[in-house]
Amino acid sequence: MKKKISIIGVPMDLGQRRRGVDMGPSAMRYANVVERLQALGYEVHDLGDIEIGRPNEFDVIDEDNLKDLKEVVNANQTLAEAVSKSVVNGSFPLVLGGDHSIAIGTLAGVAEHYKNLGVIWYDAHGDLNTGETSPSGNIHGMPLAVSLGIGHPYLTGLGGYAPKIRPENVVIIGARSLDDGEKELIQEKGIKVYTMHEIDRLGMTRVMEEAMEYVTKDTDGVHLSLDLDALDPHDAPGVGTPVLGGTSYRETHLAMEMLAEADIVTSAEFVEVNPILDDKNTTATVAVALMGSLFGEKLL
Ligand code: HAR
Ligand code: MN
Ligand code: MN
Ligand code: MN
Repeated sequence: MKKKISIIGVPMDLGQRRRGVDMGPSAMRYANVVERLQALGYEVHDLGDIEIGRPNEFDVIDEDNLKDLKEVVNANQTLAEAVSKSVVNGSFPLVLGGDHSIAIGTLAGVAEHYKNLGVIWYDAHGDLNTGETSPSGNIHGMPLAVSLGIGHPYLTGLGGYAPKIRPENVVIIGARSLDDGEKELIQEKGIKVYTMHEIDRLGMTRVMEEAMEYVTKDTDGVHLSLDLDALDPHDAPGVGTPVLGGTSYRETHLAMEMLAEADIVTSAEFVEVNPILDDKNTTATVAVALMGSLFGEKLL
């Protein structure tokens, strides 16, 4: 793993309807993300927050079942440029959300520099909806589809190229809430998914061994997109769309520790931390502890 880390905050809350997730980056800074990574020997640059435009009253038309499309596109464009710059500078981009719609910009910025980027999507959800299949119109339920080139052209065309990633380089881990349209897309594209059933059955060790082998086959980098709602709500209560029966705190640490040991991750984002819905900043604290493990913190 690289020795330089660029932290980019994205106070985005327009990809879903519950306010407060815009405070995620602040909550993770409050939980000492910078100090924690510095203590591991990294040169950490906190680049501050991406500006998010606010929708005005004349702007509320939800075109094609895509809520706040314009603002989400604009913020992701800015994010993509910041992420791309940090890759060019030889720095590891670590993006702090914000809702998961920001993965559209992160991947647009990262994938520019990789011919065949692997992606680990650690999430209770598939985030494989489009305006046509989404039950909510919330763009945070769409970023994986968008990055595969499926969805509204304003979203898929971000950064001036599409698709960002290929279905055979993606693995979803922790899924337990998939909409019908998402299930169809998974079948159609043959996307590799470890649902909670496989995690229960095989254990996290085997799941991660297989997943890591899968995303490193013929790829030149690996992006980790970690949605805190992958964890069980008992361990990470501060998320907008909690789903019972998730991965535990320790299982998720183990996953991060295995990634650190394999030294395969080239960019990462931690999203959906909502301190308003949280219990004493638990979820931001968990997120930062997981980053510690991802970047090589050891128990002994
Ligand atoms: N699948 C549902 C939708 O599209 C819920 C999406 C949920 N949320 C996230 N994404 N946090 O992982 O609306
Ligand atoms: Mn998600
Ligand atoms: Mn989710
Ligand atoms: Mn592959």
